[in-house]
Amino acid sequence: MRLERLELRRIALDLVTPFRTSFGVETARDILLLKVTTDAGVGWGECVAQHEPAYSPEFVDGAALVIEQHLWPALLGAPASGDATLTAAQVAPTLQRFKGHQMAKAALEMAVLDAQLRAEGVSLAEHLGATRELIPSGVSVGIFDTIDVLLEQVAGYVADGYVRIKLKIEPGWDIEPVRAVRELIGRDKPLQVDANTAYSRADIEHLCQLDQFDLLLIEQPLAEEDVLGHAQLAAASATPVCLDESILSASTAVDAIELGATEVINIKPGRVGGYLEARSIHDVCVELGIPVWCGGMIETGIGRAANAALAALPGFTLPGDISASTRFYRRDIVTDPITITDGHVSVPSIPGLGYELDHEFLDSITTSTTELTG
Ligand code: NPQ
Ligand code: MG
Repeated sequence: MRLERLELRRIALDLVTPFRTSFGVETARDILLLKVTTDAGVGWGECVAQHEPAYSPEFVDGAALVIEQHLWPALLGAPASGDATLTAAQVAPTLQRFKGHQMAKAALEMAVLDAQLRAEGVSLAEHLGATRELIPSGVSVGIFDTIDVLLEQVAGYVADGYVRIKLKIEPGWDIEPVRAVRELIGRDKPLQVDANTAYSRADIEHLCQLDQFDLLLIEQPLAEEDVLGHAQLAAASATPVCLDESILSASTAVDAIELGATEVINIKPGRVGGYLEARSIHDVCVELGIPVWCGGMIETGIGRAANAALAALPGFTLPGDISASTRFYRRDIVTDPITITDGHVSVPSIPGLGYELDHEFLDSITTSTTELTG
């Protein structure tokens, strides 16, 4: 494909309810979407960076800037982009000399991949090697002021059919809320927790108290850089340790596994630089016998559809954070938003990433557009 234009579009989308984690509260999203125009048609990508660099060092203004000033020009300058041969697989190698900025790179690769697959008439699920048409759906539940409010929320999600509950935790909001939820949902309902780096090595003994609740895993309790601390926790606790923020590529995944720092991996395409790197992590985890699941970044229907395709690969043996669009948004920007039925999401099968845009709604929530040409 020959790349012709790139549109950077910012949208504002309110959340149905505030989402509080150990790193802050989100009430509305400021999202960067990319629309690439090629000689074979258009494709869209969604950048999962947040407004603030709180989950990771990336943030939405920074992502837009690095795409405009560095990534897009480099892609246009790639030998393959001048003729008919540029493919999505060449995007990551072309951008590799730029350090970091995985979320920005992932969004660009995603747009090129969407254009390529739409032109080929192939679905993302098929392209990645998905083996299932339905995937189990989990939900991520925020932090609240009281345990009563938390229990009310969890009861609602259980009634919605979610097959797995994930509770956000932080110091002061851990053992007692988890105990109360475990009592509410019973011993058999899959339950896990996510601290988003809120603890330190001094808390290892404290975190071992979670062992009594039969959790599927504890996600990223310590700092992104603290691989040794996670290995120490994994050795001390019965609850499997799962890394999220620390895993930035297939090679960091392999290292963390070999160092005993992670027993399960949360794969987020945005965090690792794209869906193709995400598939590589899946493949290496299958080889090493490490279970994986697909995380979520409060995506719109674009990223949510693509995540469902990824999560349909055979190594995704644990339910992911791919919940119904209505968990976060009153109205989505796609015409057929992700829903759950009997606790499961259907994997999109149409060509490309797997959705069609609701252009009228999309235009109504657009806050800015920038057009870059070749
Ligand atoms: C996680 N997500 O697994 C993340 C973190 C997270 C579903 O728990 C706006 C955009 C708010 C992205 C809050 C879930 C967010 C966000 C939390 C990502 O660690
Ligand atoms: Mg997480």
